[in-house]
Amino acid sequence: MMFQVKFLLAQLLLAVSVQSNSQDYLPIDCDDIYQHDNKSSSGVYTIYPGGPTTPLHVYCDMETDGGRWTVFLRRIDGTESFFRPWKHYKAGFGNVASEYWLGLENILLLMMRKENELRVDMEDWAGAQAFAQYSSISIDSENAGYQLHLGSFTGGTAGDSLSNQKDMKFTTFDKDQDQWDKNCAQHFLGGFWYNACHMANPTGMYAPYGAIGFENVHVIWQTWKGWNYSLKTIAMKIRPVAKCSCTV
Ligand SMILES: [Ca+2]
Repeated sequence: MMFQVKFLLAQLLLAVSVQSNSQDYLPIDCDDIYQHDNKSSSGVYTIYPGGPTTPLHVYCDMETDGGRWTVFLRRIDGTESFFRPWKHYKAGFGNVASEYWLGLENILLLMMRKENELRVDMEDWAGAQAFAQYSSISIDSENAGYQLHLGSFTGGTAGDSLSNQKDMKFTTFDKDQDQWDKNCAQHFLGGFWYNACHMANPTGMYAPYGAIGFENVHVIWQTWKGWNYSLKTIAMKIRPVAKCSCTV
């Protein structure tokens, strides 16, 4: 009985100390939020990848494959335009509760802080879901064109439509850094790490199922639904790669 009382007292003290610490608690990403409280549900949270003076709102996926995902691109209903200039892709735009792009500067900060893997989740208009996962992702600074460094495709029912964008710089309709003689962003209506040009166009034009298809300009993932199918939803998300706790 005494043991139980002591145990309860210890639990109470722990709860109080966690509460009092929460004011100083500044999560870098959704992984930190989950580590702090593994009962956290998916939704909008505030993170601080750039330090205490620059809070950032973001959508956290706390469910898919164990959760802890920080979402940097989300398309769900076409309410937001993604055909935008460089300064918008740099700073970020949209509504984190629905559709948004987190911004290249924020994505850079997140990726500088930790080693991350990438997951892309998508859904078609019949409710089928698919995903693609990559072992690592990071980007360079603006001076280096926000060049994309992508690890290997590690699986997923959607297949690999992103390796084609490896080592590409970011292109918007007003800043051409792609490998094509024209401007991929201008032609395919998004902003992305275009090559010449792409097999996936997550920032492309949103179109309801059955709308007239223009090859490649829509929200496509070629290895899952081909060049003409505009997906209903797509999200790109990162989480820290688990550090090996083994000893050499
Ligand atoms: Ca070009």
